[in-house]
Amino acid sequence: MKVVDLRSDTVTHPTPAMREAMYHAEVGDDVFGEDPTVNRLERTAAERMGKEAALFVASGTMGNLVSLLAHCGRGDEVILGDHSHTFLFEQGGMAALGGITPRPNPNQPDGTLRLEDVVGAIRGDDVHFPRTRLVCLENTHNVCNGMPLTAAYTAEIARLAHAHGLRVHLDGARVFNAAAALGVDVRELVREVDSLSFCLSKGLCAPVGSLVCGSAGFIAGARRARKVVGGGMRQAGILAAAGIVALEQMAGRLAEDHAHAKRLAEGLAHIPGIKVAPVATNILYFRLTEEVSQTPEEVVDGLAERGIRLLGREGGRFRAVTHYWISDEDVERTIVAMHELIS
Ligand code: TLP
Repeated sequence: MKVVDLRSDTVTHPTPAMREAMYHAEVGDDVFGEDPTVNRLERTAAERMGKEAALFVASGTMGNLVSLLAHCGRGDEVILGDHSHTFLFEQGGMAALGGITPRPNPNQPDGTLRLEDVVGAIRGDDVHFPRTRLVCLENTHNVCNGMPLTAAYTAEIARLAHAHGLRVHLDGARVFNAAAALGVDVRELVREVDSLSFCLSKGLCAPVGSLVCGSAGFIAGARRARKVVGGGMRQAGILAAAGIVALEQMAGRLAEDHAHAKRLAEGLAHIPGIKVAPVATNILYFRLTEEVSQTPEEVVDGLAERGIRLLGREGGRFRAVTHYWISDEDVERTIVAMHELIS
């Protein structure tokens, strides 16, 4: 029986085309700047995002960390969402490793930060205060129902930040999902930010890696930061080769995953006892209502027995994430299994 793995889009295996490209990849020592495949991936990513330069890193977490280390010094402060991945799920790396203070602002249900909150969080010039240096956004917003942030909103935040001498970093782990959902070129969504990171290893199916993009000067700083956190890789062209395939073949097909998430939402919404959150991309959250006798753990276990895996999160919230390896049939199987389980 095929296991339908909806826990995350990080579970995606590389495609046959990626394995083929990895096998044939030309490689060199990337710390010397001599891996032709890494260099090609970095040029391709920079070009795709409309930025001067890019840097290949091991993960989304590393991409955000080296970006923050490049933008900020010790004692600086970063304004970011209280539901953002960087604040919640990256071990407070900015503080632990960079001496940078996070200043969480309430994320709205659509993943945005309110402009007035951001303005209110910017520190004045006072000997008691840290210096505000950066605003971070997340697109799509993982915890906020996978919602995409529009180009207009991002530009507005950037205008505000720049007017106050701040920079903007975007955690664009799933920014291609945002582009697909909004029907715009990804460049539009990142045009006004100073830096961004995006992941190859989520919906784009590459086995490993993220890219950080920004100005040439910023990327030089991020490259130094990557080295000090132990992220200097050698013959990484083996991995970059899969990343190039991810950009060329996978970034354009994400609407299919969004259609699957919508169909799953629709199917689950018809089951008494399930309350589905709004879905705009490939991330679907839902809850059980009080009439359901099973606990969330029992539901997760019952699904696992039927070959379906998804995440039960804190507060009785479930998350299902669609991706390349989830078919129409898998979606229907999940709906049927859930029906059997809780009715
Ligand atoms: N998210 C993972 C888990 O860590 C929760 C997931 O399954 O969704 N930014 C965002 C918005 C992310 O969702 C993630 C990973 C990261 C950064 C970190 O990426 P990695 O896992 O490559 O370090």
